[in-house]
This record gives sequence, structure tokens and C-alpha cells, in this order.
Amino acid sequence: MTITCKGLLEKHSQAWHQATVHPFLTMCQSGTIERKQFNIWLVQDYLFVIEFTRFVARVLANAEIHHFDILLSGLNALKDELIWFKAKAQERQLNLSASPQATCSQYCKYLELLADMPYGVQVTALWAIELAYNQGWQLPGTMPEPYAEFAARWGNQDFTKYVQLLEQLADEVLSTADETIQLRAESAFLEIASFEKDFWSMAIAII
Ligand code: MP5
Repeated sequence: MTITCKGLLEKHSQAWHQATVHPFLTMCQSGTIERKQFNIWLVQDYLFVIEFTRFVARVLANAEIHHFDILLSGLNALKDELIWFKAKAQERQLNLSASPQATCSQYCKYLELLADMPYGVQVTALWAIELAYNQGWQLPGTMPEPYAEFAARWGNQDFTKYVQLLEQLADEVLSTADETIQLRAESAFLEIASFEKDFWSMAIAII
């Protein structure tokens, strides 16, 4: 039987719920998150996005030509996002040369591991990573300032459309992938769900 992105979400709904519905996000929504906790997430996420950009470039290098447009639009958005992160850090007077925390560096190392995996696994992983933020920032509903801007970045309709297009790419490749690749894509999905949960937890563990 062929797996699909929707099938993965249904089969592993609990793992996915933990990745996308987290106290970090509910605390942003209720305005109870400490500034220090939010700032830790911001700096660590910037460090993650640098490695994620490298990962997307590797996925593009393996992609079928008719997938280029969508992947290139993702890379283009990452260019703006890295600039935006720097602006947000400057507003908050944060040092972006901080070291990655263990959770961040383990997630980044996993992105490097994905570099050696087949394209079907990579594109499924890319979809899952983007969906985690799309749903995570959307699900709590309206966020108060200063978090509304962050929720809008990953929760907006254009980003939702981009994630839907990634789902189509992943489903297309998975539909003809052999069983080994499908199983590896499923493992990658579960790894990512777990890393996403841990990433939120990392930021609020400090206080
Ligand atoms: C994303 C992110 C989404 N920024 N951080 C984590 C830990 N997971 C997913 O990636 P992007 O490039 O910000 O859309």
C-alpha cells in the first residue's frame, strides 16, 4: 500500500499533535511566555533556519525538474526569512552568534543525515518541517502582539498554499516509490515530529 502525507498525519496523529500543539505556542497566545523564553526560541530558530536553508538546497539538487519552481520559491522565501530573523534579533538586542543548544544541533545534524537519503524521503521531510510551523502557528488562533507577526509569518495563506504544494510533490514521488523508501519517509516523518516537539520544549525549559 502506498503511503501519502495525509495517511502519515492520520496514522501518527498523536505524535503530530505533540509537534504542533505545545505549551510554548499556547503561552504566546495567552501572553504568558517570558521574554527570555521567546528570545531563546528566536535565536535557536535562526540557527536552525541557516541549516534548513542548506537542506532545501540539497533537496533542490536532487529534485525532478518539474519540482524546481516550488522548491526555488521556498529558497527565495528563505532569503527574506533570514533577513527578517536578523531584524527581529536586532530589535530585541539578541546575539545571533550564540551556540546552538543540544536539541537544535541534533535537529540540524539530522538535516545533514537527510542529505544522503533518497529524494522521496527528503521531500516528505521538507513538507513535514514546513507543515509543523504552518499548523503550529495557526492552530492557537489570534495571537497578541508581539507574537502576531510571528504567527502571520508561518500561518498566512500563501505559506499554507506552499505547504500544500510540497504535499503534492511528496505524494507524487511516494506514489511510485518502493516500500523501503516509503518506510524511510515514514521514519523521517516521525523523527521530525519528535524534533519539533523538543524544539518548542527547549525554549521554555530554561525558566
Ligand atoms: C521551521 C522552523 C519552518 N523555522 N523551525 C523549526 C524548528 N521547524 C520548522 O521552517 P521555515 O524555513 O522557517 O519555514
